[in-house]
Amino acid sequence: MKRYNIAVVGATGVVGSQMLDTLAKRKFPVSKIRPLASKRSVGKKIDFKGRKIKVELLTEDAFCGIDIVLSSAGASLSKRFLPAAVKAGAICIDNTSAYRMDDKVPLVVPEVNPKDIFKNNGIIANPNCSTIQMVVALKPLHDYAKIKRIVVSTYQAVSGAGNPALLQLEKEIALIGPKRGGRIPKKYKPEKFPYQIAYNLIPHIDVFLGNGYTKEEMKMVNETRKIFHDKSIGITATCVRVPVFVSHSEAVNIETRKLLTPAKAKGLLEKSPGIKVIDNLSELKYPMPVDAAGKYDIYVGRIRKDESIKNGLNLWIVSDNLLKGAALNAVQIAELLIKKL
Ligand code: NAP
Ligand code: 3JN
Repeated sequence: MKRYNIAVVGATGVVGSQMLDTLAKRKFPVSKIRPLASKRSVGKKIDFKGRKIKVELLTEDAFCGIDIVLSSAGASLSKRFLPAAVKAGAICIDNTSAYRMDDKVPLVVPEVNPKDIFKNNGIIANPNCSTIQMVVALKPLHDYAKIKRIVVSTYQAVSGAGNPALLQLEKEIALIGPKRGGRIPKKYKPEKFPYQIAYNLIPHIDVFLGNGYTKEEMKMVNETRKIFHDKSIGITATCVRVPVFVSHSEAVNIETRKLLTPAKAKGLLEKSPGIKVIDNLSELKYPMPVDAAGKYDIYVGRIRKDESIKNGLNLWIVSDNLLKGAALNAVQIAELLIKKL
């Protein structure tokens, strides 16, 4: 079996380390692995399949001999370094927003638009985590009943904002402890989020744009339309950071052109790849972030009719944001690619 030389850009980060772990767990045919990061990490050793491998500096020359790059160190670094990787002959799977809306770059979720992978010029973009879990769950419903409009509210785990965000939540929980009220001392300065996140919610992810939405909210709108190849879907999003370590949750309301009953939706979801339905109200079974953490599937529950309109449905969608929302989706793209390489 052919084996591939893989570079992981941002290998010491929350997403990069999940990429290495996912490559190993899924037995991706790796020949050589090259973990790349900043000068802060050069020489540190990371574990890959029980071997200790030295982290190298991310430079334009780091891609010599590399077949596939999995990139996750931020959009500006992807813009700066991926062209050099493509020039060196590598194919790049980019997990940042750098190229997602570029017309020449496919934006791919393997369960939704796998064929788009092959229309690439060396770079394939991985969507935002909140988009990925929503489009996987909505794809079978869209195919059957054609979605007219989506209203989504997200409940996003702190791990979506990287290691500094996880450290902030841990520090605040330790500082406040189990006290009722849960206010952080006034002199405390949060390091990652603008406010305390422990025992709190922050309705603000990524920067605010001129239209009153955040960039995270507009990513969900624009990326969903691109992945579905459907500019006509109305989409509105509210993205909220919650004090959960791993797994994003989403309350999603859809309006469809054709009637879609909850029973029909449940049947369609149950037979779709990558989805598990957990929806048994008498036994209090519904998806929750702690149960989805560490798992590959997307969990859907609370499937019910929106009684305020003719063709409306409500769903609750939960998924591990670091796996299907980031590392797993990227590795699945690589798995599809090597079938044709
Ligand atoms: P993180 O835990 O803060 O890790 C950041 C990684 O980038 C580390 O490996 C860091 O290396 C590396 N890095 C930072 N500055 C660098 C530089 N100047 N040169 C080389 N490497 C550098 O963040 P994360 O959560 O893993 O997220 C990283 C990026 O992934 C995000 O900025 C975002 O673009 C993308 N992301 C995508 C999704 C998604 O929805 N698909 C979700 C989360 C994140 P050091 O350890 O050496 O500093
Ligand atoms: O906050 C989250 O839950 C997901 C964050 C994703 C993210 C964080 C920093 C920069 C992204 C992304 O994937 O869109 C980016 C970015 O690449 O712009």
